[in-house]
Parts: sequence; structure tokens; C-alpha cells
Amino acid sequence: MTGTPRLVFCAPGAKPEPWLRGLRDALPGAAIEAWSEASAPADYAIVWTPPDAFYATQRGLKALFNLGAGVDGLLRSSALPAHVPLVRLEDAGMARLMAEYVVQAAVRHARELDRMEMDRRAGRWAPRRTIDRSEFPVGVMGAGALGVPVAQALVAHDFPVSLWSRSIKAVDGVRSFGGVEQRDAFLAATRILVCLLPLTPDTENILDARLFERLMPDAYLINVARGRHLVDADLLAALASGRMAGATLDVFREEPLPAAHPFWAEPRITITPHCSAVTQRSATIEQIVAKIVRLEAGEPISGVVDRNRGY
Ligand code: NDP
Ligand code: OXD
Repeated sequence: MTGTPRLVFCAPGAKPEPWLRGLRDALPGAAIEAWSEASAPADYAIVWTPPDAFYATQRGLKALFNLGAGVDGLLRSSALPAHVPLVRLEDAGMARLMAEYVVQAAVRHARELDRMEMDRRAGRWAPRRTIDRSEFPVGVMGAGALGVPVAQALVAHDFPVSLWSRSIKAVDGVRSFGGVEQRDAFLAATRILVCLLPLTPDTENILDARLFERLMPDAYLINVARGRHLVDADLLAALASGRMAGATLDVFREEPLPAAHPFWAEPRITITPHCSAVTQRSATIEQIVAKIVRLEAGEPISGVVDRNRGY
């Protein structure tokens, strides 16, 4: 690396010290500080939902690194500079966590462990029949850094698995569907639907009544992507009519989920607080630092967001 690159860290809500220590250890030749309104312009920024004031102080960035896979939050800010390359996390330790979370939710539903939990609360001893995995085909929407490992983990647990993305992928043991034209065929082959799409204008509100109608009967939803993929009222109506059997939701339109939200009162919805795959500090630092080293050497990097596609 030539010269002394300047890095600024800005992630309101996260303690900066362990990040700064890790970054300084991994990149000893750089000047690294936590952002404040008095910060001088840096070469690289590492951020999660920075305030608009952040951008006003950072006019000369060579790249902006997002501390997450989804960049919808960053793209929503009108203060985001138009031309700075925006780099997202690619797995960085999250794929294993996401796979583990989705497999547990699918197994919990298919083996009726959620219903047994309700029985236990009612003091009811009610053994269930053995469940055949072939009755629970899983469809994963999004075949990216997280969707593919999730599909592979489901295959390893003997679920029949399909993937749906814009372009068709080749993944061993998985049926692949591509584009809007193959969406209905994908849905018709899906009983447990997993959403791992980025939130973009094309995917916002995609989990709606029309989509639920096209799934297999007694379908189940696992949404681990973004709350704005789901039309909340349509899920509640589909549960009330019996069209959907239940859901595991990790993400919500408003987070924390407001105390008065009807999801809390629906026992067929399992709720977790946006924790299915939290950012892993050391793997994240390793990935970002490796990319800064490449950029400083004039080499290309992966994970640069295509702002026209929105991911
Ligand atoms: P990637 O960008 O690697 O993959 C996105 C996938 O979605 C690609 O396969 C892409 O298709 C597909 N896709 C995008 N738009 C469409 C569309 N209109 N129609 C069909 N397919 C589409 O993302 P990641 O796998 O890294 O992450 C996915 C999302 O997971 C993140 O954006 C974030 O919202 C969420 N997430 C949630 C976390 C949590 O804790 N709950 C943690 C981490 C991420 P193609 O391959 O053809 O381009
Ligand atoms: C992410 C997230 O996008 O944590 O990485 O939601």
C-alpha cells in the first residue's frame, strides 16, 4: 500500500472501540477514527445507517463500505453521494448463521415443534405422526451470497429445494427458476417459502396475497430479508382464511416491532428481533481490509452495488 489511507467508521448504535481496534490491527499503515461532525474527509468509510450529516463531511471518499449485506437503508438517503462506489458485505460469516436459522425454522415447522410448544403450554401430551420431508418442498427467493448456502443447507437436511432469482443458477441438488416468467412455476412447487431477496423497487411488497395464492396449500413463510418485502395485512388475512399455515419473521417494516402490532397476538407467527444473521466483526474487518488493500493497489473488487438494480 502506498501513502497513509484515512478511514472513518460511523455506525450509530454500535460501540466503535472494538471495530477501531480490529481495523487498526488489520491495517496498521492506515489512519482510522470514529466519525464526528469535526472529522476530516477520509478515503474510505465503513458505515451502517449513518446520519445525513456524515455525508456532508465526507466528500472525497474512494469507497463506502456497508456493514451489512442489504444496502436498501443507504440507498434511501438522499444525502448519499451519487458517484462513490458502494460496497456491501458478501457472506462475511453471515451465510452460516442464516443457513442455521432458516433450517431451524423449516424443521420447527415441518416437525410441528411450534405446535408442540403450544401443547406444552396447555399441559397437553399430543404425539405427532412422523413427518416426511418430501411433503415440505422449500423455495428460496434470492440465490445470492446467502440464498445459495441456505439452499445447500436445506438440501443437506433432505428438504426438496428450489431457488428463484433473476438469472438461473446451477446448484447441485436444487431446482433453479429465473425471472418473472418462471415465478409462478417456482411458487407452485413451494410449501415453505424463504425470502432472501434484497429490498429494491422490484421486490418491495412482493410477499402479498397474490403470491400466497400461488403457493402449495398450507404454506409457510420464513422472511429473513426485509420487512418491506411483506404486506403485513395480506399475511394476517391468509392466516385467518387458512391459506397460510404460519410464518417465522425476523424482519419488520418498523423495528423494533411496535407493541400494538397484530403480529404479536398471532400464535402462528414466530417473531425474532432481526438477528438471523448479524454482522460478524472479525470476518467483516478481514473482508473490508482485503478490499481496501486491493483498491489501493488499483485492483478491482467484488461486492460493488449496482445502483440501477438496487443490490
Ligand atoms: P445478494 O445480492 O448476494 O443476492 C441477491 C439475490 O436476489 C440474487 O440471486 C438476485 O438475483 C436476486 N434478486 C434480486 N432482485 C431480484 C428480482 N427482482 N427477482 C428475482 N431475484 C432477484 O444478496 P445476499 O444474499 O447477500 O443478501 C440478501 C438479503 O438478505 C440482503 O439484501 C438483506 O436484505 C438480507 N439480510 C438479512 C439479514 C438479517 O439478519 N435478517 C442479514 C443479512 C442479509 P441474480 O443472482 O440473478 O442477480
Ligand atoms: C444485513 C442485515 O443486511 O443485517 O446485513 O440485515
